[in-house]
Amino acid sequence: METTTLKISGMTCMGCVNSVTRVLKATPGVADARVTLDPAQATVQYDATKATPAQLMRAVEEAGYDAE
Ligand SMILES: [Cu+2]
Repeated sequence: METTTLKISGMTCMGCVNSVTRVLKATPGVADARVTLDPAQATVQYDATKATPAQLMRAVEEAGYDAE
C-alpha cells in the first residue's frame, strides 16, 4: 500500500472536503482518503497496482477541484 499527499485547490467548505473524499474513495484501488481544508490537502492510501497518483489527481479534477 502506498500513501501520497495531494495539494487540493478550490475547496471552500466542508461540503467540498466531503466531495473530494467521496471521489477519492470511489476511485478503484483507494483504501482510504483523509481530506482537510486547512491545509487543503488529501492524504490517500492506495494500492499502487490498481491506482496511480495521476488517476487520483484526475478524479479530484473531474469533481471540479485542482490537485497537484
Ligand atoms: Cu464547499
